[in-house]
Order: sequence, then structure tokens, then C-alpha cells
Amino acid sequence: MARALLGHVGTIQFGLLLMATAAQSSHEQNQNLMANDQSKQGMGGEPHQVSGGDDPRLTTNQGLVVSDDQNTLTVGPRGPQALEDFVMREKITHFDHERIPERVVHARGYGAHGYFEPYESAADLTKAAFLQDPKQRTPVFVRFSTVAGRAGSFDTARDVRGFAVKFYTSEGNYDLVGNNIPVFFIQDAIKFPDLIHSVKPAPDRDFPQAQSAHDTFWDFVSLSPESTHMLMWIMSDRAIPRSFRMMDGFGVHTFRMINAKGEAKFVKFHWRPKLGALSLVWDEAVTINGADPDFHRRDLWNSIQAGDFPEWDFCVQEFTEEEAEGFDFDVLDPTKIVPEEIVPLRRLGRMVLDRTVDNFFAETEQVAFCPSHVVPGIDFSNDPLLQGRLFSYLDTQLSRLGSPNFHQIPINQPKCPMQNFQRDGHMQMDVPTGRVANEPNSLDEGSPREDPERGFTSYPAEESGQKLRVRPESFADHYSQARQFYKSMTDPEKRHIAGGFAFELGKCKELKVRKRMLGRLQLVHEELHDAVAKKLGMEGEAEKLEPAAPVLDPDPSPALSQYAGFEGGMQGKKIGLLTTTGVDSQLYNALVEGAKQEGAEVALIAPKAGPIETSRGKELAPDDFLAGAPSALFDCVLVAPSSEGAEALMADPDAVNWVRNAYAHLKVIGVTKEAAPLLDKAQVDPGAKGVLTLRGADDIGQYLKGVAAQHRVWEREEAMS
Ligand code: HDE
Repeated sequence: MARALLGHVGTIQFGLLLMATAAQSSHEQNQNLMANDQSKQGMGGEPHQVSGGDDPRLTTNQGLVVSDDQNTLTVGPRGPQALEDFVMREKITHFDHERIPERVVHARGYGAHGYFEPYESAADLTKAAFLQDPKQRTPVFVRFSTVAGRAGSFDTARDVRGFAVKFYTSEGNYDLVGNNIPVFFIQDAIKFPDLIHSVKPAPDRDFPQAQSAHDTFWDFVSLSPESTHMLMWIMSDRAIPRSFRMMDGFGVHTFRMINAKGEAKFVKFHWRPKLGALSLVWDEAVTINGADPDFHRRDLWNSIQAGDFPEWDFCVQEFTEEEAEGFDFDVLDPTKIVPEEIVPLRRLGRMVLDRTVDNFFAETEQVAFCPSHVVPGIDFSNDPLLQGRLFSYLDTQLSRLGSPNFHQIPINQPKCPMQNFQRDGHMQMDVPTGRVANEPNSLDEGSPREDPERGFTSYPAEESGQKLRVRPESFADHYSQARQFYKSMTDPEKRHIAGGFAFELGKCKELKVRKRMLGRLQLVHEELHDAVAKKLGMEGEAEKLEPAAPVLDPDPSPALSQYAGFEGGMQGKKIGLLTTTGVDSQLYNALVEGAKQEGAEVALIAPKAGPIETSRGKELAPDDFLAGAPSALFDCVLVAPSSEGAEALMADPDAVNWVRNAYAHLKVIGVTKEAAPLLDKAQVDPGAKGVLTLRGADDIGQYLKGVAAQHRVWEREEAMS
């Protein structure tokens, strides 16, 4: 009895204490909410109040104040639990249903808010309101994603990246749901489930995860020659971007733009990042997947939080239907690009991402993109892949978000008037008034009406023909543009493509699939085939394949290379500084200042997690510690310890690997004279390209220049291969 009583008293006191804590935390929550509300211009509608205004008390979902959120209702302190405990049941039931089905593809993604503004009016091309006035900013929400992996997979998988933009325009939401690669694997939507099943983990064993390096994928694509062009891109550096901020984006399909006179042109959409389209090297990507699976989302979050806002130019290639007929490929075929040498880019405006989300689930997970969300002035083409997508996205939201009312979720709400007679359904949030829910009607004069003038009208393209299930003959050339892509690459890019194919096909254990794929590569380019066959030890084993259409030999298109036109620069780069207590404060300050001026960032890495001191006794808090932050996480590195610190680093295998890997990953390496012996220990030639010994703070400028000159030290790779 005494024990039970004690326990009871204890519970009451504990309960009171916790009530105070709960009160405190929900008060803070209120304050956050109020602060957030002020910055809410970007969100659709009013955010749902998760608080009672000035009343800080914790309640159930019905508004009942909770007295104890720590203990379940029991019969006696050590007795059975009472089924009547509705507080506990409500809480657990809600928790049990917290997850919704993840996206069937593009499950892992990360989003941010921002705005779009045109550089000038594009009225000659389109009547879309958001492209008319350079003074008019349109709010946007962007979600970047990988395709194959689950929501909990890692960021730097070799994969296409989704690049989906929702423009909240004054004429309704416009979704440009693109990728960071301008072509696709298949030409017809009916093949999409097979493509995705082939790349996802095998249904019996449920692995491999977030990988295309396995039998089912390569079996499918080697049997689908239309995939060949896309394979070139996906085996290239494009599939391992350095950052979301450093990725191109493409609408992929040919769309139409229509001006106020009703004149239409075909367009291809492009996003061009201000920082350039840059990538990781493969081994870096592999290391980062383990060291920081959130590498890309962390980078986006940190840069926006730091006020270093990612930015892209929005461009189109515009051409008439007659011009398109003169191209030696079909613009309705999504496995083809329109080379920029034939149709140059026109810059329409810029997009800036300047606000992270307040809640990942409410915004990034619940955002619903649909290519069918268009505005007057933008329309579709007959690309069969696009036409299939126009069905799929609305449909998938119904199972993913569970209701046709997904447009009422704040992130999906348009920011212009929205009214119609659609009613009811799961999770109806609106309370439509009045007795009329039909149209036409004469009972409610104020109810919404059609507007033939301002409303969306489809472009009146002439269509006729027989109903058929055939692939157009003009879609039959699967190799010419793949060859053009390969020919347009710099030598390092060519090496990476061959390396990508060899890695993936090496993981593909079915010999007949490898041979078939080698046959396809032979049709793309002998040199590529030879390099891959050599790496696989399968020279002379390619299956002999006949192309369905003659393979052309187009001139290289330099615009396709990421590095041919790269002008260098430090912006957005991350410098890993490995240092110890006693770091030369002058050198440290020069580095931080110099990097800042160039728009770069320094990450301070110390042997241990605790603070270090500079030579002038200033305390510095490391961003990370050596064993937790491999050099793969940085674009370039600098090792600048004190003399004693250098001795400790020499004896630390993590430090030796740090430098050795930085070298292998083609980074510019700087060492102070104290750290120079570490090079020797890491078997790095101090005279090698991109390796610099600094005499002191005065050499920081030279080091930064070396880093800015090129993204990675490609010559070193050539020497190593
Ligand atoms: Fe998608 N795709 N897709 N896709 N796609 C989805 O929609 C689909 C294709 C793309 O961040 C799904 O809401 C079909 C091409 C992005 O929320 C689904 C076909 C391109 C995203 C779907 C394609 C894309 C998706 C899954 C062949 C580049 C993520 C969840 C006809 C132009 C959007 C969802 C986000 C997502 C279907 C091919 C881009 C199932 C049937 C080509 C960026 O509806």
C-alpha cells in the first residue's frame, strides 16, 4: 500500500512538472507559428493553427485540455490499462497513420520556396501572364528528387534527378515537372511500369536499393534500343550532381507556347543554374552516400539558410512546326534533344529559391505536381510519353494523398481565385455555401461562370488518322544522338561514361545481357564499346545487332558537355580545412575572408569534436571532426595544422586517408609547410598538378585561384588511369 501511494504521489508531482514543460514548449510553438505566419507569403491559404492562440495548454484533437501526456490510464498504478483511455488511443491512432504511401517513383525529394521573375515580356511567344511583366514576381515551389530509391535512400545515388517546379501564377498553378536530363528511357508511356519495375529492387529479394546496377534493369534497357541515348546521359556525370544548386533542368518533351494572337510555336524548356552544372566523381559519390546520405538536401537547406540563394535562368528553345519538320529527328520523340547549335536558348527569366520549408511533410511530401496543370499560353504536343503523363499524375495523387481534394492542402492551393461546383469527397476542408452546386443555373446569379475569353482553350491542332498501336517510323533512330552525345564530351567525361557502363554491367551477372548491351554500345561508338569491353574483359564478345534506322554521324554539340565551356569559379564551393590547435590565425583569417569574397564556404575540420585555439588564442568551434568528415565532402582541401598538430596528424590514419582520398578524388590540395610530410605519408607527389605547398597567409590567394580554375584536376585522373 505504502509503495502504491508513493508511486501515486510521485506520478502527480511528475505530472505537474511535465505540464509546466508542455506549457512552455507549446508556448514556444505559438511564437514560432506567429513568426512563421509573417513569412508565409509563399504558402497557399492560411496555415492550420496547431495552437490555441494565447492559450498554451496541450489539447486533444477535439480541443480538450490534456492533464497528463506521460501516463496511460491504468486501474491502480501497476494494474491493467483501461480501454476507455481516449487520450492515449487518439494519440497512438494518429501516430499509426502518420505515414502515407511514398511516391511510386521520385520518392526521395527535397523542396524549397522561391520566386520567378521574367527578364522581359515574352508576349511575342506566349500569353502566359507570369511571362509578361519583368516587375511581376510569381511564387514558386520546387522539389528535387532521385527516381529509383525509396524516401529513406541516399542522395548521391547514380540516378536521374527530378526537377519539378510549381508556379503559383495569377491564372492558376502551372507545374513544369522536369528532370536534370533532357531525354528519357522510353518513347511511349505504356512502357513506364516495366521500366520502373526493372530498376526497382527485384520483387523476390527486395534489393538492390536505389541502384540501376543489376540484371533486371540492364536486361530491360538492352532489349529496348530506344533507351540507348538516355543511357549515355545516365552513365555520365549528370547522374551524380555535386548539388541540386548545380544541376540543369529540362522539360524533356516538346511543348507549345501560344501568344495572344493565337500563334503557336514548339518549345523545349531549360533551367540553367547560375553556379554551372557540376558533378561529383564516382568514388566521391560512393563515399558520400555513407558519410552523409543527406548531402544534397543538407546543401540546399544550408545555402538557403545562409542567404546564399540558389538561382537558375529559365530558357526556351523555340521553333515552328515547319522548322521541326526539317530536323533529322522527330521533336515528338522524348529520346531526342534539339541541339542548341540548331536552336539556341532564349532566356525568359530567373528563378531564385529563398525560403526553406517550415514542415517537410506538409509541404515537400504533400506537394502534388501534375504536367496537366497548365495555364493559358502553354499547351502540350503529341509526344506519346507526355500524353501518358497527363493521365498518370492526377491518378497517382489520388492513391498517394488519398483524396480528390488534394488541391486544398496549403502547398497545392492556387494563389488566385478558385471556385467551381466540385463537391464533397474525403477530407473536404472547404465549406461551400448555398443550395446550388450545378452549372448552368439561374438560381444563384453570383455563382461561378465560364469565361470563353479568359478561360483556357486547347490549341486547335488539326488531328486525323486511323486508330493504331504503332511506333512512328520517325522514332526509329536510337543511336545518332547517343553518338553525338559521346562525341561532344571532353576526355574525362568520356572516361567517366565508360567507367559508368563498366561498373553497372559488371554488377549485371547475366552474360547474355552484357553481350547485348555491348552490341548496343558498338552501334553508338567503337571507342566507347572498346573501353567498356576492355574493362569487363569481354573484348570481341558483343552481340551483333542491326539498327532499325541508319545511324548518322552528327557533329559534336559542345553545349552538351558540362566541362567544355566551364569558366571556373569558386561560387558555392566548400573548402575542407583540416587543422589543429595552434593554427596560424593569419592564414585562417585570410582563407575565411578570401573564400567569402568568392562566394565559397570553409568547413573547419579538427582531429576531435571539441573546440580548438588559433595561434592567437582565439577559440574556434569545428564544423566537424576528422573521423566523421571524409575529404569527399568538400570540393577542395587545405591542411594547415600547428607543428605539434602536424605530428599528431601524421600518426593518425584518418588524416593520411583524408589527404590520399582528396588526391584520388581530383581535388586541389593545399598544405602548409608543417603539413608537407603528410603528403609523403599519403603517397602524394608534392609536385603533382593541383597540389600546392603554402608558405603562409600570402599564398591563400594563389590557392583559391587554383581551386577556382577548374572543378576537379582532370589531368591527374588521366595520369592515374
Ligand atoms: Fe514522372 N511520375 N512519369 N516523369 N515524374 C511521377 O507522380 C510518370 C517522367 C517526374 O517531385 C509520379 O506525383 C509516367 C518524365 C518528376 O513530386 C507518377 C511517366 C519526366 C516527378 C509519374 C513519367 C518525369 C515525377 C510519381 C512516363 C521528366 C516527381 C509521384 C509516361 C520530364 C515530382 C507523382 C515530385 C513523378 C509518372 C516519366 C518527371 C507516378 C507514367 C519523362 C520530376 O505519376
